[in-house]
Amino acid sequence: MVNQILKAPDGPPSDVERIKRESNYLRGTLAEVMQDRISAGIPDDDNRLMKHHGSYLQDDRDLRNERQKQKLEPAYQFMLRVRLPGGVAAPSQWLVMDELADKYGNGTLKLTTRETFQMHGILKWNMKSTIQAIHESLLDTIAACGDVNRNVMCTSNPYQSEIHAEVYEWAKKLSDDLLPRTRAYHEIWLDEEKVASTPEVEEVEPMYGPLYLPRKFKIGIAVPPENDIDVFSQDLGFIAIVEDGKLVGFNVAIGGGMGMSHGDKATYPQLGKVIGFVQPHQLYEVAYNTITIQRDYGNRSERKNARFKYTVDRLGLQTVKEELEARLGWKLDEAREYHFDRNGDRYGWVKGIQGKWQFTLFVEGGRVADFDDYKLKTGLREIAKVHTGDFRLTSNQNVIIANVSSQKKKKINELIEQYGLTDGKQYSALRRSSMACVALPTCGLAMAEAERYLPRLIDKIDEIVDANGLRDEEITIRMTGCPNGCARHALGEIGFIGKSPGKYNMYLGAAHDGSRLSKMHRENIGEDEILKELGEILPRYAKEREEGEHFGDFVIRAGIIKATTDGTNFHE
Ligand code: SRM
Ligand code: SF4
Repeated sequence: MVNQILKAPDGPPSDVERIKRESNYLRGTLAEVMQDRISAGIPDDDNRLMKHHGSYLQDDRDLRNERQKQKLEPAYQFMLRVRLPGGVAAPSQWLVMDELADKYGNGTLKLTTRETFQMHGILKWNMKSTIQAIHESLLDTIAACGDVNRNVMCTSNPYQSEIHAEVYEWAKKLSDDLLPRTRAYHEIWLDEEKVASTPEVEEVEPMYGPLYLPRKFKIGIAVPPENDIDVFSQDLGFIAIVEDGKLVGFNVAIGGGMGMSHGDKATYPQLGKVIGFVQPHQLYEVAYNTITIQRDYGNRSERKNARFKYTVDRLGLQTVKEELEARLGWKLDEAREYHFDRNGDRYGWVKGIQGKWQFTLFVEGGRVADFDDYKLKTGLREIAKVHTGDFRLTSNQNVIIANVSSQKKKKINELIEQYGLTDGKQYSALRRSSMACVALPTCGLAMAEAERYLPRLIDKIDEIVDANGLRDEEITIRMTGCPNGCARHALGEIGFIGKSPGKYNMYLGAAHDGSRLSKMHRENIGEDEILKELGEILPRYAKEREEGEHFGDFVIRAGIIKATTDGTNFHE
């Protein structure tokens, strides 16, 4: 049902729309080009489709210049992202990912900001075997990237209460039910037989249609008081409402997103806005109809303005709400009260329901690897071999060893100690509250380092932190290698966006609970100036803060950031 009054923007469809239209439901010529042995890469059109299968063609940027000099093609390799609703993986699945990273990847796993695994460095000829092994472990990579609904996140510690377990089931259901229906993935990677007849569009993709969405679409569910998933950064966020110990429903927030482009005022991070309350059984219907609004009215001409946040801003929040209610055939209830404390993780051992334990491990930059003096990957592998609960990948790039029985806790703790695995308590709370996107060398869009640099920058910031007695102060700090915002920089109390090698825009003033965006403080500065700025602001915070005042609030009260607090004014 398309509203005759509302309109999608005019303008010729972007090239990606053509690629999708001509792709026969995401098949393109992927099956053939993956078999071609002449190049380790694939053509651009197929790479656009590849995303819908959970993968990107990349090249190792550390080797780019050297290979160019030698007149070699770039060091092509694939990144592969798993669909892992709510970030939950069985120990057997952890072991498969661990093994595949060594066998076909670069020997490491990246735990992403959307609670899943990424592998890097897979060669074209190994892609099919890798995807098949992932499939055999009962995981998949369908819709992990691309113009579809992505991995559905939820607050990570489901065993703290019955509510978390219930919410995880909803996240899983949304992720499964909103999957594309095309059999392209099964045919290309899993050798499923092609069906001879050409079915009707309604049969192939009843929700998405042949063009899928104008852009990626993200859903996350938060369980207050934790806002670990940054619910206001989601295209569609749900906030669990618990009354008398029971999950009664969810507040609905629409139109959040983090990405922007340097110097382009038509692009900006945006907070999702709460439009009402729905009961649990209405969740899927709300998600479905919100997605179809974006399908019908999103911008298919200009991809930079194609996210749902721009559709909401263009049509107006009230109009989108009314359109949603018209499609649902019923009205949303008034939003209910809720309160968030933080958007970070809680580390260490915590006892949950049914006497089960969980241990949240600090994984700096989300990179699971064996470092010279820290055998993190091996330690987690040994734990996975004996663990009978599960692993929970968090939206802060950490991992929870979850659902540990009291009997197993001793053994797991021994392994934690044997491998020196850390809950991060020996580090500053600032480091524990850090996130960095992948950036160089694999990300083709990176303008500066992030994951490889932030730990070294924090070594230096820690000197200021320690000198001012701020070691236990949880200040969220986030760095991205470009303005796309993969580490949700705009919701870090201190944020950095890469501009060029060694240069960053510095942002301050986001709320500790993820409810207010940050604002630019300094443009295009290097390490010396970053440290000079923080060398002035952090001591002021130590001396002048009010009791319990978070850093993000302080910089606004102290006039360091002149921002209104409605969270709408984030601009370069
Ligand atoms: Fe992201 C593109 C990595 C979470 C906004 N993101 C990319 C690509 C695929 C680069 C590309 O298009 O060529 C990066 C791959 C790098 C690599 O080498 O692995 C990439 N994004 C990541 C991850 C791995 C960062 C991390 O270190 O954890 C995260 C994977 C999430 C997942 O498991 O699905 C990741 N990306 C995010 C988030 C955070 C979130 O979703 O909570 C955002 C901001 C939220 C949002 O979407 O608004 C985000 N990524 C983007 C954008 C900007 C989209 C936009 O609105 O303009 C791009 C660029 C694009 O899509 O064109 C992008
Ligand atoms: Fe790459 Fe930019 Fe995302 Fe970082 S923020 S992973 S540099 S796209």
